[in-house]
This record gives sequence, C-alpha cells and structure tokens, in this order.
Amino acid sequence: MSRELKPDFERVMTALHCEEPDRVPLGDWHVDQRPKEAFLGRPIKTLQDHVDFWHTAGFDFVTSSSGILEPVKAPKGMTVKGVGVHTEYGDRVSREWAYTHEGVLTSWEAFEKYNWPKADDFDLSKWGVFDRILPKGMKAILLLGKIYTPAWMYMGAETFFNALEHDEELVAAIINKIGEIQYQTFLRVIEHPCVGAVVNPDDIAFNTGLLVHPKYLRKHVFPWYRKMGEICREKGIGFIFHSDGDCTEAMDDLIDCGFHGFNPIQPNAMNIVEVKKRWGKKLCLIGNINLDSTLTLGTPEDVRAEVYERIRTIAPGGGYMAASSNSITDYVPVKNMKALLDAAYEFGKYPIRLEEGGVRGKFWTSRTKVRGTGTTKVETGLDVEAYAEALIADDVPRLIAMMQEEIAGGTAARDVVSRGMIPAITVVGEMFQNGQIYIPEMMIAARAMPAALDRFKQLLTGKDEVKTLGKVLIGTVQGDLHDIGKNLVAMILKGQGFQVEDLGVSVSTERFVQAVREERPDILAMSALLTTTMIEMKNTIEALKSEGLRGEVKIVVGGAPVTPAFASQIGADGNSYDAPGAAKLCKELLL
Ligand code: B1M
Repeated sequence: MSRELKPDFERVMTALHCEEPDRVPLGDWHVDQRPKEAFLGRPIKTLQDHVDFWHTAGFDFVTSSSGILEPVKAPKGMTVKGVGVHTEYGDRVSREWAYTHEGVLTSWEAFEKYNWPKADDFDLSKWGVFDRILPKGMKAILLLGKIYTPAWMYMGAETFFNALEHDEELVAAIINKIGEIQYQTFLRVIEHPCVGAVVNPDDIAFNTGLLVHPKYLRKHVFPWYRKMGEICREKGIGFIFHSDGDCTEAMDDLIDCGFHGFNPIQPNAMNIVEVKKRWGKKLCLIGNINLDSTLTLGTPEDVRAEVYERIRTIAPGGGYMAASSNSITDYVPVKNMKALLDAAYEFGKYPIRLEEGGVRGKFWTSRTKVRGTGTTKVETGLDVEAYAEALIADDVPRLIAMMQEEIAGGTAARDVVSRGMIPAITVVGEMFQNGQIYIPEMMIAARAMPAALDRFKQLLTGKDEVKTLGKVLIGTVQGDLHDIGKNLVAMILKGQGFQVEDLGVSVSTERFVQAVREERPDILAMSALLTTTMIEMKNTIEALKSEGLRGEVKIVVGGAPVTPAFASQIGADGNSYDAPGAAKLCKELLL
C-alpha cells in the first residue's frame, strides 16, 4: 500500500498523553536486522540506512540504544545463528546471552573487582548525527534504563533469585551501580534536541506475573525509574516502559514513576481491554499485536484483521500506538510486518469510524493463565504447612529437625517424606501457581527439598527406601536459549523424587534421540519459549518414531507458547503450563 510519509513526533506525544492525534502512531521500538533489510531492500550498514528504514516504514521516530551493559558474552558454541540478531546497523552481532545458573558477579569480591564501565566510556557521537540527519518531524527514541535485567544477567538468574533472599545488599549494590551508569548516560543523551522520548526496556515479568516480589522492585529498581521519569516530565520528553509478561501488580507503580506509555501487553499475559479500562486514562498502550501467533504464523490478512480489531477497541479516545507484542523478530515474515504497518495507516485515522463487520481474518486464541485461589488441604497426619513454610524459608536445619523428631516418634522415614515433604512441595507449587509466591521462593524451596532429604539417605535404604519416581530427560529445543523455566521444571521434578538428566539449551533432535537411546528415560520433557522453535518438538517426536523409540518413552512438552492443542497435534503425551503442573503430569503418566 502506498502512503504519504509525513513524520510528526507530536502525534506520538499526543498519543502518549492519552489523547487523539490525527492517526494512531506506529509503536514498535525494535525490528531485527533481517526484516529491516528486506523492507528497505538493501543492507543496513550505516546510521543513515537505519534512519531510512524507520522513515520509509512510516514511523515518526527512529530508535537507538546507549549505555547498554553487556555483562556476558555467549560461550563458544552457544550462539544461535540467524535467530533474532540484535544490531542497529553495521555488522550482525551474535545473539544476546544470559546465564541462568552463575553469572560473573556472584560475590562481593567479584563486585568490587569488576571493571565497571563509566558513563563517559560510551560513545554517544551518534546522537549528534541524529540531530543533523533526522527527516523533518522525526525525533529519536533513546532505549535506555534497563536496571533489573542486567542485574540478574550479571549475577545469573538463580544466583540473583537466591541472593534476593540471602544477600539483598549485594543485589542492591549491583542494581545501584547499574542505575548510576544508566542515569548518567541518560542525562547526557537527553540533552540532544533530537531526543523525543525514552523507552526503558526492562523485563520485570513473565507470562503469569512478576518475576520477583514487587517489594524488591519498589525498594531497589523503581526509584531509578522515578528519577528518570521526573526529568522526562520536566523536559516534555516521552517516557515509556517496556516489560514482557503480566505486570498487573506493578501498573500503579509504573504510573507513579512517571511513565506515559506501556508496552507490549502480551495477549497471553494481559488482557488489553482490561488494561485499557483500569489504566488507559493514565497510560498510553503500545503493542498487543500477537507475536506468538498472528504475526509469526498468520497471513497478512490475519494481521490486518487483528490491527483493525485492536484499533477499533483500544484507540477510540486516544492513547494507543499500534505495535507487536514484543518486537519485530527476524522470524516474522516481512509480508506480515508490512501488513501491520499498512493496517495501522489504513484504519488508524481519527476520528475512528470503522465499518460494521470490519475485516475478516483468523483470530488466534491465546493461552491464558489459570490461577487457583488457594492451596489444597491434605490431612496426612503431619504438619504439611510447617514443612511448606520451612521449604520456602530455605530452612534446611528446621526441616531436618522436624523430620528427625517424627522419626524419633516412630514414623518411618519413608512416611515422613511421603506424608510431610512431598505434600509440602506440592503446596508450595500451588502457592506459585496462585501468585502467592514468586520464582525466587519457588526455586529456593525446590532446592531445599533434596538438600534436606540428603541427610536421611542412610535411613531411606532397604525397605524404607523412597524409590525414584522415574527418570526424566529434559532440555530446551534447538534454536531456543530460554532455560529459566526449564530449570525450574527440572528442580521441581528432582524435589518430587524424579531422577533428572538435563541436556541444556538448544538441544538438537539428534541429541534428544541419542540420549533417549542411551539413557532409557521414562519421560522426555521438552521446553520451548519461541513460537518458531516449538516445531522442533514435533521433529523430535517424528525422529523418535522413525528410530522405533517412541513407544519406549512418555513425552511431555511445555513452555509459554505451547498449548494442549499443539501438544496433542504433535503426538506428545501431555502438556503443562507451569512447573508444578509438569511434575504432577509426569507423576500421572507413570502411574
Ligand atoms: Co526472550 N522471549 N527472547 N529472552 N524472553 C520471550 C520468551 C517472549 C515471550 C517475549 C515476548 O514476546 N514479549 C518472546 C517469544 C515470543 C514467541 O516467539 N512466542 C521472546 C523473544 C522474542 C526473544 C528473542 C527472539 C528476542 C530477540 O532477540 N529479538 C530472543 C531469542 C533467543 C533464543 O532463544 N534464540 C530472546 C532472548 C531472551 C534472553 C536471552 C534475553 C532471556 C532468556 C535468558 C535465559 O533463559 N537464560 C529472555 C527472557 C528472560 C524472556 C522473558 C522476558 C522471560 C522468560 C522467563 O525466563 N520467564 C520472556 C517473556 C515472557 O515469558 N512473557 C521472553 C521465567 C520462567 C520461570 O518462565 O520460561 O515461561 P517460563 O517457564 C514457565 C512456563 O512456561 C513453564 O514453567 C515455567 C514456570 O512455571 N514451562 C514448562 C517452561 N518449560 C516447560 C516445560 C514443561 C512444562 C512447563 O514440560 C516439559
């Protein structure tokens, strides 16, 4: 579709103030290199190419980052070629990597010795170039402000979660160091007249809620956002927050920090109609065009229909910018990206009067979380709640003392496990599913369980032995580096008494098949977080069939985009939306 390009950043500011501009602005702030180049029809080598893409694609701004802290480089062999390559222009760089277990900063000593960059170390010359070369009406959006994400990446997710409970001061010191560097860089960049807004891309949530208890964010992270927010408001600069996942619990805090806009409102994590009702007068909503399905698996007509629907429901009255529910990744077909851009122009003109009946396309139903309301009360004769409390508190000595006391009173060690510890970790799992506890507590409890049981190894032998529930091989599928959820599943399975072999991330079909042949597991568990890598689960099942191994093993699949329909379509034995559910399913399958 041809359209007149008349960039005007005022349009964005009007939307950010939750008012109606002349049309709904486009709102994506990141497009991977491949779709950018395919759209422009030439390599994006220079800053001018980068600007040309954003301009010809119809945006009122160009985006660019500064002050990015890169705590860890991908270890050799762990980069995934061609998947979501992050760069603004010039040579492609390897995939962003984040350690789950231990990062580079795991102690005070490492923190003090670390060669921290200074704000002055960043080359900010491109902002002077933007001042000169931006087309009339266009402004630049600075991508900066990540504080929470680099902190866990520096420490490694598990070390970070653990430290929040056990050495909060170290976490605070790391966050403050990062905050200071980011803040100083922010102050320097926003002096450039080209800067119209700041997007702070700091993922604080995942599909079912915040990653950690909001008290930590309120104490350590949000004060930094607020400092930047105050300055943006003073200077008339737009301030936008980006976090994946379900941020419901933090929305009022974000408004209080001074954000004008919120992105990307993932459809399977937050219902945009509800978000609009509750916060739409104070926050401009940016995004929600489904990257999990429509943009990646749908046709251009499906994308057009979804943009139409979103504009019809969210844009009236103002405060909406059309964008994907994350970013335009390199696995979004270019024709779908174009359909999004075109449809925003086609349907986004105010006053918004859309035809009855609208346009037709396939609507994808997103998986929505299922939250329980309480934990199951079980009468086992032991104080399950006290065990659960001690597990969450990581109080291994207390767990051991409680178990010892029961055993001394005549209960068999095996019964203490089956009537005390196992129901207790199940209660902890339900608390996680209900949103009563967060990932750190869940991880800590899952780890405390085997630590306490280890003390009773001697007793749990012979007729008292607690048999392993079965052997599970687990891994994240090829092309996919997400492993925090997979690791949580593995921990909970171990805690519940399974023997677990973890094959790691980006595990090829061949590797899965070989491991099934050699290890003879009862269950193969595969995790995927990307829509495009889910297909590797099917490939693995097909390969197991052709090797005559499918009948030897039960197969469980999971990860945020995996639905029960998909699981049954590819011939898996089961699917679970979360880690406690995966453990329950594995038990059921082996009954
Ligand atoms: Co990425 N990422 N990421 N990311 N990332 C997601 C997954 C995304 C949903 C964000 C979004 O759309 N808004 C999106 C995928 C969209 C899609 O395709 N459907 C996405 C994208 C696009 C990308 C990149 C392509 C970004 C880019 O470069 N353009 C890139 C891809 C890299 C690659 O893998 N090739 C990328 C990179 C990264 C980081 C490296 C920065 C980092 C991962 C670090 C790591 O894992 N070591 C990362 C993160 C952290 C996320 C989010 C923010 C959080 C994921 C997480 O760890 N959650 C995520 C947003 C979101 O989830 N809404 C996002 C915490 C964890 C406990 O939950 O993993 O969901 P989760 O696990 C849950 C359940 O899913 C379930 O149990 C767990 C808890 O109960 N579960 C199972 C998981 N596995 C299971 C297996 C089972 C059963 C249940 O049975 C076997």
